[in-house]
Amino acid sequence: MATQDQSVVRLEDYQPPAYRIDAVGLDVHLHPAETRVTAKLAIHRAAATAPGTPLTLDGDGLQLERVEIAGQALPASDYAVTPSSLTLHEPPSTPFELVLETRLNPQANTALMGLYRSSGTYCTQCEAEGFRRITYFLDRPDVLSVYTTRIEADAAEAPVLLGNGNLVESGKIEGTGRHFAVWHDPHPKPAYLFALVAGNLASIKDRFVTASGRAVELGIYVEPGKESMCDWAMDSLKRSMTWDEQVFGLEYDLEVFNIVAVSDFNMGAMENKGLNIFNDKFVLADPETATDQDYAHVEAVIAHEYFHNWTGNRITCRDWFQLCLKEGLTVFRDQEFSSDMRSRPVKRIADVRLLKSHQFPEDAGPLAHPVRPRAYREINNFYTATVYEKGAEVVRMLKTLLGDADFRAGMDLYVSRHDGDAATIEQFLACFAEVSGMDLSQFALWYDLAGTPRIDAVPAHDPATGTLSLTLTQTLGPTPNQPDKPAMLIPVRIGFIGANGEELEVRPRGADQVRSDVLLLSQRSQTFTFEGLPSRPVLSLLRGFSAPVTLNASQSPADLLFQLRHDSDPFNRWQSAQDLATRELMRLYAALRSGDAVTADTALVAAIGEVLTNEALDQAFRAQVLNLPGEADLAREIGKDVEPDHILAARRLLRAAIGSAHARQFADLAETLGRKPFSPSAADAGERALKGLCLGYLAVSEQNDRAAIVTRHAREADNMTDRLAALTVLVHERLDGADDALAAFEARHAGHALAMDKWFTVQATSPHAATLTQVDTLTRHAAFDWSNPNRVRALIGAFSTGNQSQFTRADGAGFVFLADVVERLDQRNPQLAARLVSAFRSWQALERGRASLAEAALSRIAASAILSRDTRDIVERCLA
Ligand code: B3K
Ligand code: ZN
Repeated sequence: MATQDQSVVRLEDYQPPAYRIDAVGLDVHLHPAETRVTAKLAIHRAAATAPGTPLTLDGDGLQLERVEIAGQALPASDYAVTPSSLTLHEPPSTPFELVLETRLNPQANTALMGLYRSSGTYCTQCEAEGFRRITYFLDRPDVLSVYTTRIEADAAEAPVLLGNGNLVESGKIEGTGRHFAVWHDPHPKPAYLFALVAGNLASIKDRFVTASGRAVELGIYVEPGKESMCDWAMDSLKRSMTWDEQVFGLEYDLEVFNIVAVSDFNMGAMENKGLNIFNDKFVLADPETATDQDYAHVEAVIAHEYFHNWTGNRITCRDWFQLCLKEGLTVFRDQEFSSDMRSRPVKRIADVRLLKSHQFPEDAGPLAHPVRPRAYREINNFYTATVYEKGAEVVRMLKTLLGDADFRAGMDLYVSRHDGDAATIEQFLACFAEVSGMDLSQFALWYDLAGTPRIDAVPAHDPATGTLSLTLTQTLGPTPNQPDKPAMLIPVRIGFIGANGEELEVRPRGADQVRSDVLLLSQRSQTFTFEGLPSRPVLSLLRGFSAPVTLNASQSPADLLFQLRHDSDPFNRWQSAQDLATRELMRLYAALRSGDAVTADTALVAAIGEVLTNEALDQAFRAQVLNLPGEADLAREIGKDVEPDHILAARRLLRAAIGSAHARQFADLAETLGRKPFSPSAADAGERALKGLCLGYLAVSEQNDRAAIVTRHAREADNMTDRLAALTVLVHERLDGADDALAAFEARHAGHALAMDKWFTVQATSPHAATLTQVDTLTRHAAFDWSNPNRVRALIGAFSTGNQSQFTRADGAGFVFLADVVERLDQRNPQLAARLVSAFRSWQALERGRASLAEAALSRIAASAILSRDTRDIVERCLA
């Protein structure tokens, strides 16, 4: 009989906790190398637990100094302790107070989990399992406790002391140079939401009055000198607070809301109750150093973390398998927020681009997993595009199925019923089923099945009867551990376009198969019949990308061009351009790969020109259309035996054809667009995006003075978006002036780490054979720092995920380089190393030579004698 892997955690094994911890009193004496933490835990036995049942608390690398119950040191025979657990053999059967003292070394904590230091500031990261690096605890999301935290530190070293909840006391400790603050959070929460910060920080303050009239003090804390870069974040926070009241009726619930920006952070940000801690990249913004994309990201991440206050904090997850309960829902909420703040269609296009470029490949490779996974070895490896982005799509589909009013009613019920709970996906769905009367059991498969469903659409029009029948067939291929899959419920939004481009009002027969303009595909194959269509309409399928599927509709190029011109759904207008471009790029790729002479299709080149100059379309939208499918998108489309150099060449060929055909328009637009003083508004950002694309096309055109034009743009730019766009074009197209522009950028931004990250990324993503050597050289640049995740991601993450042709070089040197980096970083920061190694996830789709070189690099990592659980998990799944 096969033995089960003990280190695997399984959803089916979930058991409620045997003990509860009602209250936690922490006393943290901060010291760089010898921090002392005293935890007083008020524990009680759960009703279902037999008296005397042992209690095992989680720990991770802890050093225990003291253990007491009811003021008495516990005899050593009463407990067993290791760095990773503390077991009380026979705990009191009535409620008791357990006192634990642990000793920590924050400055030696390079994993950035638990309590660590970032540029001298003490900070914490506890999700998913970091609290156990601070004290022994029931470190699981279904144990909710009320926390009181006393923080004591050297007043000169750490003048600012922040904790969760409200400040209740603070003062000096006479004669010691130390001071303290006591924070109390009245809302019971799981340990992963605990946080503290102590350091020499500057702040900006503001105030928000909630809909019911309660005043909230808002603070954003940063390194001194960076306060002026926090205004956009504060503005975003206030807009988020207002939006959540207006759209979901959700108000903030403490007297204080603080945000702290730190420079060393493993991910984007963390929603700790009342004390969000951020990667400074998602807080700091000014026109000189942040791009429009950065502004949009700051706005979205500030909103996302704030929205977690309800979807995540007030209602948390029962176990980590339910992660999408908070993440998918909160991503959906932040996407909706950004749509309301900006252009809804453009936001939707950007989100779908991200989904297709990150989540689809994940779902198509060895790391595929359901939105709600059923097993994990390392939970940190499941903060994925599938849990987040596909999880958000599932919530979006729920809204599409129910309609706005029932969706909102379901959310209201979820919040009122589960406030204070650690909930499950089943409980979430039950609220929506209850308010709508819908049976959501088939819909629930979206949480359980990995892989991207494919829909084949076959229309048949009969002019004699004026009938159109549309057969939709769904296929969901096998993924790891899921060979055979049932049919899913897929909402397919649809429209019909008449011969003059007008929208036709047509509904199918059979009201149970349709909700408004949404077809409910619930069987493997289903035919929908539409009447009153004497002439053949052009079909617009999957409007707004109503489900995360790949659609195979085999439209004719003429129909796609017609859609590009006339579809009233802006998403599908964009999609039809992408489809046309994808087909053309696939054709060019195939020809180039077989060594045939080939030129770009002039009809497509002309259609792109039409969009470029169509003043009726907003500029951000035009920019999205001009932005051709990326190399990774094409690799996904090709599916297997992928040869990245020819993908690059095909893209370049088409871009050059477009650039040359419309060189004059590109040059003119580049001159006229984006001339006003900088504002981060969506409209101005769209204008700058279009301008950047114009420069890119100009650079690959036959225009003689193209290098001079782009160089001038780089030199004259008065904001980071324009400067970086021009620099990227110069470097990636290797135009004259590229080196000087790089040097000028470096000189200008030398002191600013986040701006220098862009300088690293531009070079790392340049699609040329010399790039790998340059990336290696840049690891020795003064501004590069192996211990800073942003720096590592800007250079090495950008190279391995943003430079397909060079990472997958035919000689395998890109793979070897990444394997070296992963081995170097693994012991220092396992989460960062595991993220980086995920760049291998599509290796099996590569042509044989490259695939075997990638496999060899992965196997070499797997063979390392010492490897973190994080990295080993990814590597072994990639190789399985
Ligand atoms: N909840 C955090 C992510 C924590 C990641 C832990 N490895 C940020 C967010 O999704 O809002
Ligand atoms: Zn989140």
